[in-house]
Amino acid sequence: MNFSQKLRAALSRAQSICVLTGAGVSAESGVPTFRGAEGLWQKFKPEELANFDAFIANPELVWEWYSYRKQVMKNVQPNPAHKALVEIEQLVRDFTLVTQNVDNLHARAGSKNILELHGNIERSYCIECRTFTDDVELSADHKAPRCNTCGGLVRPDVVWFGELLPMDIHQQAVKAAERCDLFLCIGTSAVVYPAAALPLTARERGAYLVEINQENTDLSLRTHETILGKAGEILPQIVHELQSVKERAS
Ligand code: BJW
Repeated sequence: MNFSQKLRAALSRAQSICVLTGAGVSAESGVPTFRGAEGLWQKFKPEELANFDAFIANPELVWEWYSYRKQVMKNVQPNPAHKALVEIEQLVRDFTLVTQNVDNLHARAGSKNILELHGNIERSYCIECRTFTDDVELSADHKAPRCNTCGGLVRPDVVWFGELLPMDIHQQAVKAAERCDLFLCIGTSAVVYPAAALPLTARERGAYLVEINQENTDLSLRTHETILGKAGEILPQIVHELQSVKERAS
């Protein structure tokens, strides 16, 4: 692929890169996205599954959904997009990977500086005493899991609609967006806030804003450029380009 002159220039001067990823980055691993024709929200209603009131009303149903997704996520592997982001991290001085994904695939691929805005499906915590646990499974009788310490209801450590994002992680993400000189927004529909504000913050602060997505999104009108295509095909080419410009510069 022939990248634009402007993107090549941005890659060659990039000292600080911030990346925001969404479900599209894991799609090529076999993890379903949320929106769109094949997305999870076509079959499951977010208002019944992805908010705290729904959990309290029917914890078994919500846990069934998360157990199913945990199983899917455990059985897939990082794809070339995850691996390319590991390489980009090694090529620049300051790199922050902000992800909305809860599937842990960035960490499994080997990325280091990851900020998980919406939590991690592999962790759970008790809503009463906030004791954290790993790898909670639904019991054979399909009852929602209970805390070993206090007997309270255990929930997945993910951020549902109407809930605050982990404040320190969100603040670090905002700072990374503010200081970067190149921002890559990859595989997200960019409709869920406050994550969707990060690319705009970066652009306002002078970063070159690039979107990589299979299709145009609401963000596309506000980027410097949108590269249409699969993250797993475009990102390895970005790594190649970054390696070439860094080699030429050294
Ligand atoms: C590919 C590809 C390939 C496919 N290659 N690309 C300001 C304005 C308006 C609303 C709000 C606002 N501030 C807050 C709100 C409310 C709400 C919100 O944003 N609502 C909008 C949807 C209208 N936000 C919140 O409630 C957040 N909390 C909050 O703001 O707290 C403050 C507050 C408190 C109280 C009241 C009000 C405010 C919390 C948001 C939590 C989101 N949680 C979820 C579930 C996580 C747990 C779980 O996984 O079950 O997070 S929802 C779901 O959406 C999930 C995702 O992380 C998130 C984003 O989805 P994503 O990743 O973008 O996926 P898709 O499917 O939408 O898009 C995939 C993209 O990939 C597509 O574009 C494809 O084309 C592309 N693609 N294959 C490249 N191979």
